[in-house]
Amino acid sequence: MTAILVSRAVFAQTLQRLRTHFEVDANEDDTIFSRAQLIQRLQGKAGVLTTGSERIDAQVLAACPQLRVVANMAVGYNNFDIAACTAAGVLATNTPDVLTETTADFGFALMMAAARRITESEHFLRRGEWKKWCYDMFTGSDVHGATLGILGMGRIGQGIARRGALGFGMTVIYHNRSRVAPEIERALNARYVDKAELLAQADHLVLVVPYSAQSHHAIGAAELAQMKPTATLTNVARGGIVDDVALAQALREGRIAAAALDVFEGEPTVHPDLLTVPNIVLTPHIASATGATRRAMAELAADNLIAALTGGTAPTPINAADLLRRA
Ligand code: 8YV
Repeated sequence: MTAILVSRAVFAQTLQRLRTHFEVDANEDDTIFSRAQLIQRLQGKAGVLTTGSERIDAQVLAACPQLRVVANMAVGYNNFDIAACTAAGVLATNTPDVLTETTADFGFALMMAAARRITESEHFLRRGEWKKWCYDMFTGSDVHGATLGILGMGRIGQGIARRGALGFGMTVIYHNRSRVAPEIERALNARYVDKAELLAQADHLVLVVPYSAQSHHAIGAAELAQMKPTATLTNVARGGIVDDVALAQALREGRIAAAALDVFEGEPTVHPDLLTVPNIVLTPHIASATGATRRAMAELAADNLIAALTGGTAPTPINAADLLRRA
């Protein structure tokens, strides 16, 4: 029987289903494997179900010559070196679409929490500091009717834009590697702008761009300086897109009003500067975390492994076309 590794804990039903097709080595203790442990557990395995915490690169692939499929339970796949996968003849897959609306909900919620100072005021209340009402207590900025800026207009970016335009009467501007189709722009009432205009005009800037060498620190001190002092910044994409130290300093100095982060450079470690800034909402990478969506992600990752290793076609491949070209 073909052997696979499930590198982190997942739903029992997903494991059960995988066990009807494969000999499954499951990491039920949910240990975070070191690179050496991962390589060791991958010996003799044709497939692996990964999450964002396992890095699959040329070194791992060279040490695991039997590996044929790497199935990420995430839409983002910056933990995979795709060129190395293709060079090794390994199919990489991800889990797009099933998490789009859930993640867009969360991005919008974080943006609203930053704009209306929800967690900051809750901390104040829990500390027992609420002694009287005051006319300017925790005044924030409006979301309805404001200008929503989106950096990265993929599926999740469009979901957030739709919520803003159709639900909250926001003016939507966006910047992306390429413009989206005119009919999508019309439906979202979204206007393409360059990055400088996005930074200068957005009342609420939301980052939904994939992580790459090009997007590393796309928002640093220089970019924060171009934003309105009343603006908020929300990141539901990947840690490393924002320079966390520069953000903490900008928040402390009131160069922007507030921020909300679900992702951090070096997570689960969070830069200590962020932890002591009051005007920031911090969540532990949970934008896709609803029960239904996490189940759908696990099932889609399993679908990909089952199809690819039993002679079928993986539903959501990343490098299938590159592999074909290489063949
Ligand atoms: C995952 C994510 O939960 O899909 C993504 O890209 O960031 C999250 O939905 C996380 O990456 C764990 O795999």
